[in-house]
Order: sequence, then C-alpha cells, then structure tokens
Amino acid sequence: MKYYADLRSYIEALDAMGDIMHVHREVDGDFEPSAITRRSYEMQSPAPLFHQVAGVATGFRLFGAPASLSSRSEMPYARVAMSLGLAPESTGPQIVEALSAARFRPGIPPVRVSSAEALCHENILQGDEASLDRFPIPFAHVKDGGRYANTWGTLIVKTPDGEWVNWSIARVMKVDGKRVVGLIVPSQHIGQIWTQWVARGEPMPYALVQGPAPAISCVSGIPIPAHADEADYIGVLAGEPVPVVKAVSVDLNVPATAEIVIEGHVSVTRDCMEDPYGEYGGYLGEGSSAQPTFHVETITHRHDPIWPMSITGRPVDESHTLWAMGLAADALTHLREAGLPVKTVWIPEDSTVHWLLVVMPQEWRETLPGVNSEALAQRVGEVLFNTDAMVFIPKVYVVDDDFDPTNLREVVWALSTRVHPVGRRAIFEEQRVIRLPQCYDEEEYIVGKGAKVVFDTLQSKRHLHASFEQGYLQDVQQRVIDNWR
Ligand SMILES: Cc1cc2nc3c(=O)[nH]c(=O)nc-3n(C[C@H](O)[C@H](O)[C@H](O)COP(=O)(O)O)c2cc1C
Ligand SMILES: [Mn+2]
Repeated sequence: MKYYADLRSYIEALDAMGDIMHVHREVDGDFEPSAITRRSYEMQSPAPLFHQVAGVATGFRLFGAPASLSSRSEMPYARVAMSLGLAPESTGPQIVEALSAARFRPGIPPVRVSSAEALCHENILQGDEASLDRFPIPFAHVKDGGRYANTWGTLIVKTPDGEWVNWSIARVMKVDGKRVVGLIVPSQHIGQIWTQWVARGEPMPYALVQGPAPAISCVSGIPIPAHADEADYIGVLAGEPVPVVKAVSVDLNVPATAEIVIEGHVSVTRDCMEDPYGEYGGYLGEGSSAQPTFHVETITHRHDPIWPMSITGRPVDESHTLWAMGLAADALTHLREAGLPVKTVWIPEDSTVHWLLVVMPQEWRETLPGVNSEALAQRVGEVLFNTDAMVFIPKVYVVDDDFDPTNLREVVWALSTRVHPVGRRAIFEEQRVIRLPQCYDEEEYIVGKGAKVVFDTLQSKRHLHASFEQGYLQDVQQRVIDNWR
C-alpha cells in the first residue's frame, strides 16, 4: 500500500506496471486526445499520456482515463485503489468498504505550507497572462457545446461564513480564455454553497484544481456528508494531512502539489449557456441550460503541467468505476447507520449508475427477527431515497450474497431469474428526479418528480446452483480437477 502525494508519482507507478500508453506524436488539440481516451476505455488499454498537443507549448501534457479500469485485467480496480492509497489488487467491495470505514474515523485537517514550498506555485500567471488558451483543452465529444475545461478537476468553494470548504468535481465548459461556465446542480454541495453567496449578492470565490494528488480527485468525485470537508476525509485515507497553500488571489487553500490551479469568482446569476455534454449514461448530450460564469483571474501551475481528463460516455470510465463506488459506499454507510445488516453495496459499471445492488448476508433473517423481505425492501428504499446522493439512482435491487455482484454474468443471471415480472417490489412515487438518469419521460424531468423502485430478489429459501462448485460432491470435483489437462 502506498499513497501518491501528486499526480506524477501516480503516473510513474502506473507506467511501471505497464498501464500507461505514451503518445509522443503530436495530436490535434480538438478531438484526437478524447477519441484516443474513449477508445482506451472501450478496449481497457493503458491510460494515454499525451506529450505533444498541437497549439500549446511543448511540455504541456494531457492525461486521459485517470481512474478507469486497469489494463492489468487481473487487478481491474488498480487505478482507483492506488489513487486512494490501497493495494492495486483490491476488489471493488474492499474499496467500497475502505471508503465507508473512513467515514467513521475522525477527520485529519490539511496543513498549510508556504508558497515557496508549493509546487503548484512554480509559475504564477496574472492579468492577460492568466488565460486558459495556454492549456490543452480539447473537445470531449462531437456534439458538446464547447471545449470542457473541467472533467476531472476539483472545484474548491466555501460558505460565506467560512465554516464549510467543499472539494468536488463538476464539469465546466470553456467560453474563452478568461471565462468558463459550470453546471451547478442545486442538490450538490457546490449548488448549496453557491446559493448562500447568491443570497448575499456576492460573487463566489472558487479555485479549480487540475491534477492534485489522485486521492483528492477521487474524493472530489464521490459523496461525503454536507458540512464535512473533503480535505479532512482525504487526510484519513492518506494517513497524513493534505498539504495546502493559500491561493494567490482568493481566500481559499488549494492542494500544494497540484499541477494547475485556476482562481477567480463565480457570477451570482445563471448568465451563460452550458451544455450539451456527453454524459455518464452513455449518450451524446442534447439541449442546454443557463448556468453561472466562472471568471478566470489567476492561474498557477507546476513546470510542464499535466492536465487530466475523464471523457464520460458508455461504460467503463471514471463515472462507472470511481463515482459508482463512492455512491455505493455512501449507500452502505447510510444503511448500516439505519441498523440494517448489509454485507456490501455495489453498482455494476455497465448499469452506468442506474442500478444499485444491496447485498444481504445469508443470516440476515436472524439479525432482523420478524422482518420479511418485503418489509426489508421498503425499509431500504426509505433509507436510501431520503439521501442526497441517491437522487442519481432510480433502481435498487436487494439481493442474496450467493453470487459475485461485481461479475456481470452472475448479476444478469441472478436478476433475470429472481426479479418477478410484476410482484415483489417496493415502489416509491413522487421522488426527486433530475435530468441525469436516463430512464424517465420528458414530463417527469419537467416536474422533477418520478417513481423509484426497490426490487426484492431475496430467495425465501436459498436454491443450490447447478454449477461445478455446487452441483457435485467434493470428491468428484477433486478428481475432475486432479485429472484436468
Ligand atoms: C468524472 C466525473 C464527472 C462528474 N461530473 C459531474 C458534474 O458535471 N456535475 C455534478 O453535479 N456532479 C458530477 N460528478 C459527481 C460529483 O462529483 C459527485 O456527486 C460528488 O459527490 C459531488 O460532490 P459533493 O458531494 O461535495 O457535492 C462527477 C463525478 C465524476 C467522477
Ligand atoms: Mn461535499
């Protein structure tokens, strides 16, 4: 187990295990880097590091697929695990468990270092010099409304009273060298905090951080509770405080080892059009909406900075690995806090965050005397659908632990044989619906309400599998294995 304190040491570690594809030939600055990154997701090949992008200074690099599935198929979650300081061989459920366990430990606040010690302050650009035009910012997908200047970076904002500092990922689109426009979802923490600044009529200071320590990127992309600082939680995962430095022109602390930090203020009105953007559900974007403008005032960066990107779309990319595991850990935490003896929670990558499996241990009936599976499904829905993070999840399955929830073949087999066509489900009407899950009708998106469901797939009596492992006596199995050629 090793914690990577900056993006470069993480990339070096991936390189040492054969999981980096160096692209030395010049790529265009428009679509080629994203197309290569997309193809690398779909082929599960090494993560591309672009050494020369047309239109930007030599030395300015682009890095794709930072936390998707590893090309080392025997350790598929190595990129996520290593980012979080866990062993590369960690299984999905082990990562989910680690993320949930860290929620129960006291936070470790960041430490301030001086500007002279902060790598992210090696270059400080202000005024006209502080232009996004210097950086390699490609288009992500062909139908997008513009170049996306944030797909994997951390937005840092804090409440006007200074009590709560939030680090999160939300996409922002480049308008020009000095302006970007960001999608602010009201239920997300950045939305909750922006609303407080709007109420005061003051522009919100922000820092957009590209390429901090990989654990920072990962935690920025997953839910922890409102009013909790992601920095303190990252300190727990890292086992040491995150080094931060005071930003140059706004009153915010930023991760000291980051590749690039963009500083400025966010407008108090939704004054700019954002979107379309190809989303995690796997479809190219349609439509657009008015969102606030982020003005670029100062940019600081390391020498030869690396700009990371996640090119969301059909599975599997960072939304389906990291974000899904973070949502699963959040659900697991809430269910356990509600006293439910849940073994694990898993969101299959290929469901693009539309299915969430709640895995019950064999002995759950003894732990919850008098509760039948129908009542359990109802309780699971009551707990989950009241949390902010589950606004993204339309369909929950309560399942037995007699199959591997991370193995898609087993998931399809178990669900197709255990979901009743019409019965055994708890339906929750009038739930919050936002425009990101793909399965609702236009009228439901307009009113912002629709149904959610918890399928009760628990078997009243466990059926044995007609498999090699369960369908034959031990001595026959052993003889077969011993004589296998
Ligand atoms: C690659 C990636 C892209 C994301 N893009 C967005 C986005 O554009 N808007 C958004 O609201 N959440 C987005 N998310 C999800 C949020 O980062 C996640 O819900 C996180 O919990 C938000 O932080 P918060 O809990 O502090 O609000 C993205 C996550 C990942 C991993
Ligand atoms: Mn938060």
